[in-house]
Amino acid sequence: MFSGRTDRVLRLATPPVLAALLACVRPPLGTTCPKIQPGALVLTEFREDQPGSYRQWIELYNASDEPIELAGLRLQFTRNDGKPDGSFLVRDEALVVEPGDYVVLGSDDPERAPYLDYSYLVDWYSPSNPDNPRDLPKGGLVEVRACGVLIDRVVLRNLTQVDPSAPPKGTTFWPGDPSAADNDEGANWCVDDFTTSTGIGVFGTPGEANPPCP
Ligand SMILES: [Ca+2]
Repeated sequence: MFSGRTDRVLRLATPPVLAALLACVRPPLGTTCPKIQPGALVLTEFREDQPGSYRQWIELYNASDEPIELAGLRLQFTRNDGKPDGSFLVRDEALVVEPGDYVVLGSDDPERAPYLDYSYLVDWYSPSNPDNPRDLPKGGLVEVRACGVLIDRVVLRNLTQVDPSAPPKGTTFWPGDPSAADNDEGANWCVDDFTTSTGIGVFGTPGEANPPCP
């Protein structure tokens, strides 16, 4: 989080002059266009903002039969009214997800939260306060793109907060076999407010197969 904050300060300063310095903080991507087939990566689980200081995350599954290098992958968000709602890029050139395995993009350094594989915070700041990380959207469209090619998409339905007066609870997850063809409608996802595989009392199964719907 500290390196991300430094990076934001540098970006605000002025891009061309500090380009070399910026490169020391956030290395440019050698791979700008990962070759990923539509449907090869599948959105499987989300943890949005909730009470407390725990992490948020987006889980993806490799449904292909080849390892997938994730550098250059973009997560893109669109509001229900069609307006852009931000995006972030995977910048770790060493991040690979094996066939049949999961990868978790989250809001903290994996060294502090071992159930996360990558921190997206370097690209994800509050629009009103650049010193703070931004929360993941609770609704709208989420798209996984590689060089403009749509790999998977889901319309989030804010299932963890059925009662607007009560705080959200749990993660939303796609039950059963991960499928980019089947998972588009978030209303068909389920809420995990009963599994605690993170070991810190947070519901959900980051990096692991999802349970059936309760
Ligand atoms: Ca999972």
